[in-house]
Amino acid sequence: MTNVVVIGSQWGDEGKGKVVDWLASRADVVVRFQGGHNAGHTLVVDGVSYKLSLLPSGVVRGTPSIIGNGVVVDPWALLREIDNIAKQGVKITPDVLMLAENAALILPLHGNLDRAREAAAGAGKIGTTGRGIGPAYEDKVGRRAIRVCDLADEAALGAKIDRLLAHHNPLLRGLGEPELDPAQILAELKEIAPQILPYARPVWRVLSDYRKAGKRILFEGAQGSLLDVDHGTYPFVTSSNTLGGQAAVGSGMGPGGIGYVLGITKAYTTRVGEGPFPTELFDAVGERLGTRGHEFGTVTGRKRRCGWFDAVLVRQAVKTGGIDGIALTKLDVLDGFEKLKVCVGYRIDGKEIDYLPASMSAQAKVEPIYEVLEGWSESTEGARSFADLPATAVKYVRRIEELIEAPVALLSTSPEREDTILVR
Ligand code: 2SA
Ligand code: MG
Repeated sequence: MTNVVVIGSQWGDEGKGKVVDWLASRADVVVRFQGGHNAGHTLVVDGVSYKLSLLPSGVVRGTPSIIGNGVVVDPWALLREIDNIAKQGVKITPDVLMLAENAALILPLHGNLDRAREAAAGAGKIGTTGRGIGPAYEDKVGRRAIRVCDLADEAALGAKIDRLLAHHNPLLRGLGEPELDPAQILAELKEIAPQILPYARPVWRVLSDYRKAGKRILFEGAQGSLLDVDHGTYPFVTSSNTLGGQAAVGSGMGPGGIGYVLGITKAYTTRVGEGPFPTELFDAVGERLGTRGHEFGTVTGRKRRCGWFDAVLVRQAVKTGGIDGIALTKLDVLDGFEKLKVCVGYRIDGKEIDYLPASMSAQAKVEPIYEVLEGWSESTEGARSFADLPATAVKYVRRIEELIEAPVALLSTSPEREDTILVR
């Protein structure tokens, strides 16, 4: 196995956690490279369900795991997650978990700002997870973030907080909100520093050593291609790059270290939060997909919007993300449908197009052009070989491959790790 990058090819929740868990058994280290505790990965291991947000999925099996510099880290959320998973019997130590010392922190002020903005936006809201992700990335790019390494530098930390508040306090003043007290933030960070710093490492160097030793590195993406801040449905996106290329920058390893990009792809489409969704269903079919697919947000419990498979979007994600092959998940949710629709193009202003345009108003306007495929009545849940699948299910899979211009490398037929078919 070469180094593999796992990313979502839709709007997230494609089932990355399970596939990463499956691949983690063949990897020497698992690396997160973007996002934060807005991610939600559900793993089912031997019938026990684990819900992870910030921790890389490798930790459940004790595979060394890295939170890379591209991740925004809420230190309190990290410690809570470490505590919670310890209650399920998984012990996290600095041998298992490494945290990039140059990763930017999410502070309580970021979460407050995120939620206040969403509340003020009314109908124009993004539908964020309210975890402070956007504001934290803004401060990082604005060169005023507090980073993991700053926790070790008490003498300089006060000045860094002053610099940060020189930006935030005038904003709060403008809103008529109370200003933040730098001494309080300093005290909170000092309190948490001894618990966080043992995990801090020059992760780029650790990865360089892994590479030199010929170890296998698995990169775990969060969210999905259409939530990418550049290539997604802007502004209804997250604030990080979610595509394959980000694995290199968000971990401190060169692009040559990326061997294969695996796009996790749900056999239909879901989205949580606001924004365009051309194949969204508002009828009983959409309800049925949501119920059978248990489509609720892992982090926020929000109900996910559901619709038919959109081959146009996934083909675009294949190109922008450099996806070499896909893992198709949740095919069994389509069991029992007489007919299945797949979006093969869009109509906009009387014209047919074969890609999602960049502008927000055009994205809101496109109408799907569907191809209708035969369904199957048999159950595909838990199938362990291609031969176990009904002929029309195989046809559905093959047609998807053609339309998205990428091969199906893996087929996942239930949340259990063993129910995975290696296609090629
Ligand atoms: P944010 O909080 O700034 O990243 O939100 C911006 C948009 O990105 C979407 N987003 C997600 N979409 C799907 N899954 C995500 N993770 C959780 C999960 C979400 C949950 O796996 O279930 O529990 O609700 C995720 N994280 C961010 C978000 O909906 C906004 O559209
Ligand atoms: Mg998720």
